[in-house]
Amino acid sequence: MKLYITDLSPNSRRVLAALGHLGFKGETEIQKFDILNGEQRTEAFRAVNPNLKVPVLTDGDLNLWEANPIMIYLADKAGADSFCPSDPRGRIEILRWMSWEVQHYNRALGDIVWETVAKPAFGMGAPDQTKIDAALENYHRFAAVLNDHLAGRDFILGENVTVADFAVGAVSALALHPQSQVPLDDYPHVKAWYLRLEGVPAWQATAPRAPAEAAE
Ligand SMILES: N[C@@H](CCC(=O)N[C@@H](CS)C(=O)NCC(=O)O)C(=O)O
Repeated sequence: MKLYITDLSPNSRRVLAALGHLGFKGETEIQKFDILNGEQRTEAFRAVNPNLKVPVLTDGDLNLWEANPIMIYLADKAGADSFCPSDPRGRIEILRWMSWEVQHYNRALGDIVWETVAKPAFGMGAPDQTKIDAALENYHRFAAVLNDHLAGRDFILGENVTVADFAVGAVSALALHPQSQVPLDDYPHVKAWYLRLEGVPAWQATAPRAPAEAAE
């Protein structure tokens, strides 16, 4: 298999962590692009992913783009039922949380940390407090849902870490960053879960080395 990623990306982090968690690292070639310099914008890579985005996993004649389906594919390939349940109820819970994080939770969170951590780290200007405040309104709405859900649970589906945690938790490093303005103290179960996730060995192994490397 071959995995295309970049150092600067929670989308890449979740896939790389899944690869490590499932024991596929030894049999996977990793190609890193410097996306800030547009290194992925080649005709050769367009044939792999017409969106010109990472992550992408290739396996034989399969070119699979989009981080969440890549994690599910890897888990199914490994037969890792506890990391990505195959029974209808478990599978639909995974898909529910993945859909929710893309559309709601990480969209709001991403808007906040882009302004507060990523932009300053990349030298792209000062945080825009109007945008932060608008995103915070959405963040409060969806963080409350996650906080209530995590009360009494170690991970999103219960006892075991799953692809849903890697998906919903993808932005953990930036959310926990002291500059982030993400009001995690209002959501203690979310904060405790982020810290628990940071303790999962494969997740820990992919921690960004600097704040800028955690940015999308
Ligand atoms: N929905 C995609 C998002 C992929 C994405 O936005 N990747 C960013 C890095 S985090 C990228 O490749 N950006 C380069 C570009 O847009 O040119 C996924 O889940 O994989």
